[in-house]
Amino acid sequence: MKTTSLNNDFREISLNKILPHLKTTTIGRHFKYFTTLDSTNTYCKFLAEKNHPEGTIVISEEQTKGRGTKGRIWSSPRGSGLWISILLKPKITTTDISKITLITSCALYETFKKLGINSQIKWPNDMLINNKKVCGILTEANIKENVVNYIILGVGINVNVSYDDFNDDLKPKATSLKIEANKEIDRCYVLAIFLNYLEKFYNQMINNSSLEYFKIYKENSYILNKTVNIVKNNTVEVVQVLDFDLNGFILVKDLNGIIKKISSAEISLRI
Ligand code: BT5
Repeated sequence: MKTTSLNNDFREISLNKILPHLKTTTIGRHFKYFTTLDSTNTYCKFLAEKNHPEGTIVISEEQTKGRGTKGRIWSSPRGSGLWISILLKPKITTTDISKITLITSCALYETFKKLGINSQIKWPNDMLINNKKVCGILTEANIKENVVNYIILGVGINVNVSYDDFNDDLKPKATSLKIEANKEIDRCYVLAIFLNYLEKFYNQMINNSSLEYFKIYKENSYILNKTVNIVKNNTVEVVQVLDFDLNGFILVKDLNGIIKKISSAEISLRI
């Protein structure tokens, strides 16, 4: 593992370029920057076990073993994306863990909107632009005796990833902010704006002070009121998505008219 100091090159992540935009008090205030890591989530977990403070962010220019959910691979080419993990220590119960993914989606939605890019939130953990995946979220919780000890919030954003950087499997279904905006985007600005929104919605969630994020989530959902395939234990079921609840569960109606609640932990989703 190799660390470098931050520098001022336009194309690299530079603290000098992040700080002027960063308005947070906790999230992103402890910053660990690497040129290469296996996975930022894995390294962030290592820091969590050493009791690093809440809000610590790990960022790497590339990941050699970037992870998605269920052991899937997350493609993380060098110098073009934001591959980050954030250490959170919310006082929440295990049923609230998926709220972290929910507020993160909203923070990403607002960040892209500020860049003039319209996106959609695909439950449970994807962000789409023009039906293609631009971003994935990997929320991993450390639980002791049914209490959340800490959460590693992993976020991969294809900022300046080019079409040619995607492998043949990803080419038809992945995109980047650069591809969609047709110009190079400042990763430092994107990061700071994302962290600002994340802290805002995180505080709303922790303090129960507002449901602004929930409104954003529903208004910009890719699956709400749609008919989708849900995949559970290798069987596919066709359902209509009726609603979300505050914990990030979906309420669906199956072909027999039976209404049920489903958590993201239980299923995969195909549109
Ligand atoms: C996710 O999983 O979408 C969560 C991805 C989280 C990545 C971040 S990067 C920083 C942190 N450190 C890590 O090691 N991980 C986190 P899932 O929903 O399971 O989607 C995985 C699928 O997305 C793959 O099987 C591919 O089909 C697709 N995929 C892989 N890389 C992609 C990319 N760069 N852009 C778009 N789609 C991608």
